[in-house]
Amino acid sequence: MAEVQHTAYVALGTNLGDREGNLRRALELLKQHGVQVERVSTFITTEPYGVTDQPQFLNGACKVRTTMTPLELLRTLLAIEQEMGRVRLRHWGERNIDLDLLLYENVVLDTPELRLPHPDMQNRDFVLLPLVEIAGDEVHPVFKKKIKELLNLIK
Ligand code: PH2
Ligand code: MG
Ligand code: MG
Repeated sequence: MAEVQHTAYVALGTNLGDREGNLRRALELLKQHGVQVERVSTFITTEPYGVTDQPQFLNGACKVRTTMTPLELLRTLLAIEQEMGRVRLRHWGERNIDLDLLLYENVVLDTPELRLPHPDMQNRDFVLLPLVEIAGDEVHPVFKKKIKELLNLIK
C-alpha cells in the first residue's frame, strides 16, 4: 500500500540574482526530491520586511503533497537551499532563495528545529497574499481562522 500523502504549504522568496529563475528552479528541485507540487501561486514583487534597506523580493507560495514527515520536509527545503548555493548576507537580509515551511496538515509543533505553523506568517503580507490564492479557505490550526481572514486582519 502506498504511504500516506500529506499536504503542506511552502513560502518561496528571493531578492538576489534572477529572481523568477530562482523560484522556478526551487520548484523543479522540490519535484526532483520527490515532493509533488500541486499548486503554485503567482509570484509577486514585495517590499522588504524587517530589514528594509535591501532589494525588493519576489515571493510566492506552493501547495505540496508528500509522504515526508514535517522534519523530513524541512530538511529537504534546507537541502534545496544548499543545492542552490544559498547566499545569506545577514539575518532577514538578502538571499537568492528562501523556502519556509508554513503549514503541514494541522500540525502544531514548537521545537528548536521547527515551529509549525510558521510563527510569523500571520504578520506577513508577502506570505499571506500568495497563500490566499491557493489556500484561502484553509484554517490556521492555532488561530482557527481561514488564511483569507488572516490576510484581512493585516490589510
Ligand atoms: N523574507 C525575510 C525578511 N523580509 N521581506 C519580503 N518582502 N519577502 C521575504 O520573503 C522576506 C522579507 C526573511 O526570511
Ligand atoms: Mg523566510
Ligand atoms: Mg527561511
